[in-house]
Amino acid sequence: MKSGFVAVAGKPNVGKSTLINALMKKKVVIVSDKPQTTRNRINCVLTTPEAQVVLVDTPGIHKPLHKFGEYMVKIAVNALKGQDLILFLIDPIDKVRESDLNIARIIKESKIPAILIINKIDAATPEQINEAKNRIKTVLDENSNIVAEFEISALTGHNLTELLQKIIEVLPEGPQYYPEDMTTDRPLAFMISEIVREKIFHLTSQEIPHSTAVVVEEIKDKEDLVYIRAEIYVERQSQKGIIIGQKGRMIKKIGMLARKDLEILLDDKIYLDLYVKVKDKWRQKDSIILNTIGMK
Ligand code: GDP
Ligand code: MG
Ligand code: K
Repeated sequence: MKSGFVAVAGKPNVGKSTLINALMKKKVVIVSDKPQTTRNRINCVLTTPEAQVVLVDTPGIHKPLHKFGEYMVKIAVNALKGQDLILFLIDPIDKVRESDLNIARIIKESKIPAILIINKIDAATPEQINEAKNRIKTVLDENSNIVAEFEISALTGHNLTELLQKIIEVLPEGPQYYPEDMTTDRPLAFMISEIVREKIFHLTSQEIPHSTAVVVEEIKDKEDLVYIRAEIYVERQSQKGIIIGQKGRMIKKIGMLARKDLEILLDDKIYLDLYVKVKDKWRQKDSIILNTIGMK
C-alpha cells in the first residue's frame, strides 16, 4: 500500500480548500461523511484500495519572511519535513507574487518532493499561465524538488484524476496510518510545541533542561478564536516553580509571547492555555508526543 502525508501549500485564496474538497470527493472509500472537515486546520484522510493519502493543511508558511523570526522559518521548514509530499498551488490570475516565492523558497529548502500545481486554469489566459510558471521557476528551477507539474481547475475538476494518480505514484510504500475517519493536526501541534519551547528556553535561560517537552492536548477552532491547550512537562518540582514564576509571572510571559507568534502564524486570535506538570506521568505520554511532533 502507498501512504503518506501530503502538505497542501500556497498563499491564501489560491484554492487549497477547494482542491482538498474536490480530491476528497474522488476517493473510492468514503472515510468521512462530514464534507466540512477540510475547513480550518483539520486534515483529511483519503483512503483508496491502493493508497492512503493524508492531506495536511500547512499552517504558517504563507507569511512574508520578514514577519518571521528566523526560528519561525526553521519551524515552518521542519514542520514540512514530517511530510512525504508537498502540493504547491499557485494562482495565475492573481499572478505569482513575493508571497508565492517565499513559500517556494521554504519548499525548496525542505527538499521534500513537491508537485507544482497551476490552479484556476478554467479562468486564466494562456499568457497568465505562462507568466506564472516562468516566475515561480525563478525559485523552483530544474535543480529543485519539483517532481511533477499540473495545470488544474480545482473548481471544475479538470486534471484532478491525473493529479491524484500522480500523488499516489510519488508516495512511498507504507502502512495505513488511520483505520477510518481520523484527522490529524500533526504539523500544527509540532509548531505550537516548538514555539512554546522556544519561549521557555529564551526566558529561563540555562535553568530548564532541553528534555522539557510540550504536549499539545487540544486544538479547537472556535467561532472567533483558536483554543489551544498544552502541557509543559518538566523533571523536577523546582523546574515547575521556575516556569510558573512568582505569582505566575513567568508562565504568563511565556504564554503571551508564544501566543503572539502563533497569531502571526495562524492568522487567527489564539487562546493559549498552558499547564506545567512534573514528569512522573510523562513516560506514558511517549506515544502522544511521537504523534504530536510528527516523528515516524
Ligand atoms: P484557500 O484560501 O487556498 O483555501 O482558497 P479557497 O479554496 O478558499 O479558494 C479561494 C477562491 O478561489 C474561492 O472563491 C474559490 O471558489 C476560488 N477557486 C478555487 N479554485 C478555483 C479554480 O480552479 N477556478 C476558479 N475559477 N476559482 C477557483
Ligand atoms: Mg482554505
Ligand atoms: K494542520
